[in-house]
Amino acid sequence: MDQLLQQIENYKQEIAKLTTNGAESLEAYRIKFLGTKGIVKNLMAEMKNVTAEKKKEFGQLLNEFKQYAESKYEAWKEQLDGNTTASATSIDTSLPGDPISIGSRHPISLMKNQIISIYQRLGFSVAEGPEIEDDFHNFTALNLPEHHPARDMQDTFYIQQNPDWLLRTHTSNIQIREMEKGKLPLRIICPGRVYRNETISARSHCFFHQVEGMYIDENVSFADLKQTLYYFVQEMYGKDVKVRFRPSYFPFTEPSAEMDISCQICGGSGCSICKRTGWLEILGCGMVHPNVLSNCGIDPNKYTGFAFGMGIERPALLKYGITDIRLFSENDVRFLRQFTSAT
Ligand code: 2NL
Repeated sequence: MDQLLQQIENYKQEIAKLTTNGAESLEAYRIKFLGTKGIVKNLMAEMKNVTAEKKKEFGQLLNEFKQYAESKYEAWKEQLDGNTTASATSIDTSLPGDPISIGSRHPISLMKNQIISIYQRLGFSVAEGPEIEDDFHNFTALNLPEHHPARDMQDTFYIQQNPDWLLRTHTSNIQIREMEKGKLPLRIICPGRVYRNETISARSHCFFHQVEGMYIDENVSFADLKQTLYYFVQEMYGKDVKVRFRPSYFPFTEPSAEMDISCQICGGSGCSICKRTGWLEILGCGMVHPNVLSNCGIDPNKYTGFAFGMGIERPALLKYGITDIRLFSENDVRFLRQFTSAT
């Protein structure tokens, strides 16, 4: 037993004196001390020759020695590894760097930005507002009567916490809030996400995007409305585009109209996209109802204005040849990557 303890002490001193150079001497060290036929294993085999009362003491010392030999190995190895990665020759600075992927604009954003920039050239500025809105700013102020179907629980998402709150069904709430500020004339374009409680399909979704706009000043006329919207579609679809206005009804405008453009697919001769009519419906518009103006503290005898609203999804589907509206919100990179260089 004493002889074994002396042996361990000697090995310890041997290890302590070793100079830690080169990978080869490290491997030789590993084989000699830690290998399957190495010193540590041999000492362990001696265990069976130790008397029962000394077994515990020897076992403890041997364990300490084993840990010491292993820690020497780890430290040595770390020193060697560190040296190789730090050496200048192992880094090839001429290799190309990791590519930085910059992503791409979403097709809805591309379409929205294009619409906005046209109106900005006409002097409109962008306004935004909340997606969670109260009943007044989404419905009441817009002259939407109590019994109007849009107010139905089935058509709109209400917030359980407060029955007066809902997800806005159009971006008109932005215009109401801007009118309430009382700074006239007002010339704004209002993009944003809106919600309807609708069954999701290839053609409609429970959320979508809209751009509304309005111009309020003294002496704003229906002629101003027509020319502004005509300029817009000419910028958007080219000088050859034809327009027509059909009488319509919205509670918040009077008179109201829908504007069609000549079909961009067939040029007006009739195809499946325009259902053989040669025309595509693109937006709704009208003169702001006097009740809406007075609901927002604007004198309808002094001021008039026009307003319009259009969806973003439908023109984007047409422009990019997309056939399913759900693709816009599935976040499939195979879809999104296709717009890397689109405008
Ligand atoms: C459509 C029709 C429209 C408006 C939106 C509006 C807003 C205020 C007052 C008056 Cl605050 N009008 N917005 C007017 C006419 C039509 O949208 O088809 N949108 C997708």
